[in-house]
Amino acid sequence: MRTASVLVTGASGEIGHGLIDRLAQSGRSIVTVDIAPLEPPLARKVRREFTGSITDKWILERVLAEFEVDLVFHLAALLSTRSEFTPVTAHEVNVEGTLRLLEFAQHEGESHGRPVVFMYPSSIAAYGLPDLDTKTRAGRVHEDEWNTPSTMYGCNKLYCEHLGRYYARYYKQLAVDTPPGRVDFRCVRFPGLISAVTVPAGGTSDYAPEMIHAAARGEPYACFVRPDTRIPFMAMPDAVDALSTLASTPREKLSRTAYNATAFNPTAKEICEVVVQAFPGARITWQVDKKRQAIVDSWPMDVNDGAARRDWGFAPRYDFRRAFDEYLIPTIRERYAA
Ligand code: AKB
Repeated sequence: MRTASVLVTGASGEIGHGLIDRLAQSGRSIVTVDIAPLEPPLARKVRREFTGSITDKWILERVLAEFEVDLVFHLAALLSTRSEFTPVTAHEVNVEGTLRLLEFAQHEGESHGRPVVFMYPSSIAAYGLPDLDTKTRAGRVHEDEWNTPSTMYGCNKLYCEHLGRYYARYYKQLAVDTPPGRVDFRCVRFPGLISAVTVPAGGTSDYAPEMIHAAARGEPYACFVRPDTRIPFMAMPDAVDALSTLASTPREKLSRTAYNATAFNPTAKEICEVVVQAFPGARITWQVDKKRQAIVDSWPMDVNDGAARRDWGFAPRYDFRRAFDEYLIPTIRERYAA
C-alpha cells in the first residue's frame, strides 16, 4: 500500500519552512524534494526527504512508486536575479522541472483515480511594464493585463501558469481515450515575500527582507533600488495561509487557475523608515544597481486581488504596520538575540 502524502518541492526554501510547519500540524504525511538537505528541525516533520533536483528523473519515479500523492506544492525555482545569470539552467529548473512535475501529477491522479491538486506559486514577475509612467498609470493590475515579462524567471512563471491551465483543462484533448481526471492546477501570483525566519537568495524583491535582516544583525545595508521604488509585498505567514486556503477550496468555487494576492505596497524609503524606527542604529544607504532597478521598475506597483478575495476568501492578516509590529520585528529580534 502506498502512503497518501503531500509532495513539497523546494522544501528548504523560504515558503517551504512555513508550509511544512503548517502541513505537519495538520498531521499529513509529507514527502519533500530539494537539492539541499532539510535543516534537522524541518526534516523531523517530514516522512521522507529526497535530496536532489526535480530535474532528476529517478526522484519522481521513486516518489510515484512509494507514495500516493494527492497534493503537490511545487515551490522549487530559481528566482529572478539568479535566473538572469543562468537563463538556461533557469529554464531547465523552472520550466522543464515544472513540466515533469505536472506529468507526475497526471500519472499519480490516473493511478489513484482522483485529480491531484497542484499548487503553484507564481509571481509579480509574470508582469512586465515598459516604463515608470506606464507603471504609475497602470496602478493595481489585473491578472490578465501586462503579461509581458522582461525576465527569464517571469517568462518561466507565466508560461508554467499556462502549462498548468493546459493540464487542468485541455490535457491530451485529441486523444481517443481521454485520460480519466486531470491535474487540478491552482496558482497564486505572489508579490515580494518577507519572512522573519529566512533570508531570500537570488530574488530582486530581496532588498526589503535584506534591509530588515541586516539592521537586526547590526550590519550596514546598501539598498540596490531607489528610495521611491514601489512594488507589492506580503508577510510569509499570509503567503502560507494563501496556499493552504486555496488548496482546500472546493474546485467549483474557483473561476480561474491563476490568482493575484497581495497585502501592502510600501516604497523602499517607507520600508527603510520603519526599519530605522525599530533598529535605531541601522545603517542603510542607497546604492542603485541600474540593471536590477530596471527589473523592479517593470513589476507593477500594486495588483488587483479581487478574484482571490471573492472566490476563496483571501484576506491577509498583516498590513504594512502589523507585518512589522506584530510579525517581522518581534520574530527577527528574538531570532538574532538567540
Ligand atoms: C524575486 O524577486 O525573484 C521573487 C519574486 C518577486 O517572485 N521574490
